[in-house]
Amino acid sequence: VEASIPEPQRQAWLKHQITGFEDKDDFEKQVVRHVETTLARSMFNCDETAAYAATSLAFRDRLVIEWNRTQQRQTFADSKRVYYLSLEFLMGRALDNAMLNIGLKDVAQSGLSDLGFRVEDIIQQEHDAALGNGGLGRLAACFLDSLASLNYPAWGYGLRYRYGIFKQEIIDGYQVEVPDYWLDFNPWEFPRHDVTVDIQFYGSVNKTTDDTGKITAHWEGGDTVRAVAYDVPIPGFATPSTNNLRLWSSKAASGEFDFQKFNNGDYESSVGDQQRAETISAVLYPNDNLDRGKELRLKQQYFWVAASLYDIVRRFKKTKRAWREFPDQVAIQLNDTHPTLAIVELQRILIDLEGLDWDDAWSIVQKTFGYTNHTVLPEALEKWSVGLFQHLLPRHLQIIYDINMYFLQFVERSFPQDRDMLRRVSIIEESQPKMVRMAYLAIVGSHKVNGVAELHSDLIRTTIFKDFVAIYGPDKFVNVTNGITPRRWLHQANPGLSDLIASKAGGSEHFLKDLTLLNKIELSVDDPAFRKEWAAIKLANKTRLADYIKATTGVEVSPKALFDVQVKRIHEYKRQQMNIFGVIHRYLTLKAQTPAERKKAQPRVNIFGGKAAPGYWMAKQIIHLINSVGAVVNNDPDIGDALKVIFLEDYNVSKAEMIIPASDLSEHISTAGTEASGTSNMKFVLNGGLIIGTCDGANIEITREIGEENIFLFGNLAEDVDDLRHNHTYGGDHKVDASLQKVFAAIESGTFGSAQDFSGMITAVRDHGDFYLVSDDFHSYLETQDLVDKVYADQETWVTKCITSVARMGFFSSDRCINEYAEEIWNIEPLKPESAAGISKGE
Ligand code: GLG
Repeated sequence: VEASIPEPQRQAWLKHQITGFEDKDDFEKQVVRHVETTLARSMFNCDETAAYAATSLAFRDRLVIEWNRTQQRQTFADSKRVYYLSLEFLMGRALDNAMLNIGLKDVAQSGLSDLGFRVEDIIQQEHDAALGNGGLGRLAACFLDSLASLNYPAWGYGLRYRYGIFKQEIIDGYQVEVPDYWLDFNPWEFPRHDVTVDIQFYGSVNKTTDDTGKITAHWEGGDTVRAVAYDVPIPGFATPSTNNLRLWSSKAASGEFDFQKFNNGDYESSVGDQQRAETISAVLYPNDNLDRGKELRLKQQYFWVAASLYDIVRRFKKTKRAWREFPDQVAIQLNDTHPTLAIVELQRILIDLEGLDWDDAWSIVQKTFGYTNHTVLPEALEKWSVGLFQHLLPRHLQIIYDINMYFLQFVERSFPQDRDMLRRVSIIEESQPKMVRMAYLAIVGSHKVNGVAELHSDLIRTTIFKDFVAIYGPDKFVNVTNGITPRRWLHQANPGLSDLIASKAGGSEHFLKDLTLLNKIELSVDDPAFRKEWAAIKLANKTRLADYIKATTGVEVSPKALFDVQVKRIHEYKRQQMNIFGVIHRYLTLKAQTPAERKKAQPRVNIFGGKAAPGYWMAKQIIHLINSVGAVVNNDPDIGDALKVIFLEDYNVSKAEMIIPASDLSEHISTAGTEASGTSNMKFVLNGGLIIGTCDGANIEITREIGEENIFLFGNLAEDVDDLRHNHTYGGDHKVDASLQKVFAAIESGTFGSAQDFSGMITAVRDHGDFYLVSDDFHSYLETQDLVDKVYADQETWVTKCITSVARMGFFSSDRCINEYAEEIWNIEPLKPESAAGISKGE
């Protein structure tokens, strides 16, 4: 590769090695230069928006230099790369992250202060990159941070949605969705108008036979849409490695518009073609853990997968290696089933376009892919109708049929005569209409399938994918417990705590790269000075949130109260309804008390946040009830500071960074067996808050790590859920707990506004089988909340629990998680900058 660089360019590259700013003076010069030239504004009227833009551009310059070097290094080293395919990357803000990962935030801070700005205000100017719904999308973002920080040669591939997840407004207690147009000014992306791929849809398949009798399929006709690459640099922490996130944007393949139509006077329809093409990458589907089966969504999936694979294959072909070496050079991870078509597309490229035999091709495909499952909820498991496939991707449907045929033949050899097994595991579900089961296709086309926490991985092995374990053996199914990046979720979100920990754990560059060093702080658990600082940091974080609550909702809350937080997507399985029923119970209890008794109660602020999918009626009802309860409780003079109920509008990544460090207690209370992992549970504990939770997802491993004396667990176990549900329906005596009855009575008597508005939530529990076991767990939930009050009253004990828990959270770094993927699934090694330094200097 090196030899192919023309000599004059090589010389210029060596002679003019450009560098970014290094010190404050340099930084200021760069900012002023960007304001005056790039932004074409005068430094005399530089507002915070312009200061944000120029600061970002100054940091971007530095990033881009390292990014180019990293790409060169990877090309020269020619080692295996991993490609992370995800329909969602919930990145949040980039500037603060870039400053901290590069390690020059202090320089920016004093430079900006010289120019008359506060760095915190400048950071706040940035719009979140909100290209995801919840945990799955944020996990992808944490993984990118770890991949770069650990120097893995890795790319992310996704879609460049013009509209990210909608913005949530609360109007009269109801959620209202507002479009999130975030691309007005985005200094963090580079359009690559020269990196395009034309993607085909619809059309038909013709088969030809050559002299040797070999049949080749040709996918012809149909529509073409152009994919344009937009690249986003991903900085590693305390390493020059800077990886690439490539997002595809759609546009019409024929340029501006169809000139033929234009010349025929059909201007409108030529513009229409353009708009139809752009629609593909226009908007993120706002559903979390729900598959709606819309044609446009399948189009998004194929568009993104086909463009990404074209790119990956093009990069591989440059190395001139034999096809069988493809899996030694390329690992592709499927984030959920959304990119499963990549399996079919690679098989198509290999057999239709590259002329490989089916078996050779298929063996390459299986070695290349790994599939991560994120949920066992049936409504989230993707299925597409055969008819839709036939129409949109006719050649892919044929290949899926062939994959299925060979797979079923293979199954039949091990399970002769087991017709029911064949029916159960078939990639094609024999329903009306017939459906393609994407998870099954993903399993069959991958060499490893992983769940995201131990319980979840056990559940997929014993329930939804049980037959596949019997077919392939247990080794194909592995667990990789999720993790979070401590750079964003401690260092960036909670600088006070991060510094305090760093002072005991060998400095930030060390413990933020090896989170197990957190255990060093356990030695200081009894050190009064350390404890005092610890408590002061928590109080400062709570005060900051209290100020924000006052500014956004008008409600005054005391930072001394216990902050009890549940922030996540609103979903019945996550049971925000149980939380708010518990809050109502607390309110009724307080109301029944004398003023003297009330004075003794532990003051609480119950904070909620989260979006409901626009079409999820029950979730919207839950939001409405929370807001209605808040309106009553917060204005009840009997109650005062004893209880406040807050709904924070538009929960997103940047708000999480403020809310999480301010929590005393956070709620992770899903029905056992429904939350695959959860990742905010990890963030809350890492930031010195305790958890009330069920034995579900990663709560179980958090308990194992921090000790059961440091977590408030309650509720039924996953193994008992089926029987309990069965009892609700067929037991005939489904009894609702007496305290829950009182809560229902209060709602139904109109205490929180029109009872009718909330009848769905009540009947779901009382009359419709209580699928999420709210009534079964309610009693133990209330008892455990009482225990929380008691423990909190003893602040010394509480602080000890918090410090001990943080000390034991090292396991939950996404670095640990990524290293496990690298070793067990990808078979890939880091590429350290030092080892390749000679090459990048051109020596
Ligand atoms: C899923 C699950 C979460 C999980 C996350 C990341 O619901 O439990 O933590 O992925 O694996 N759809 C999701 O957010």
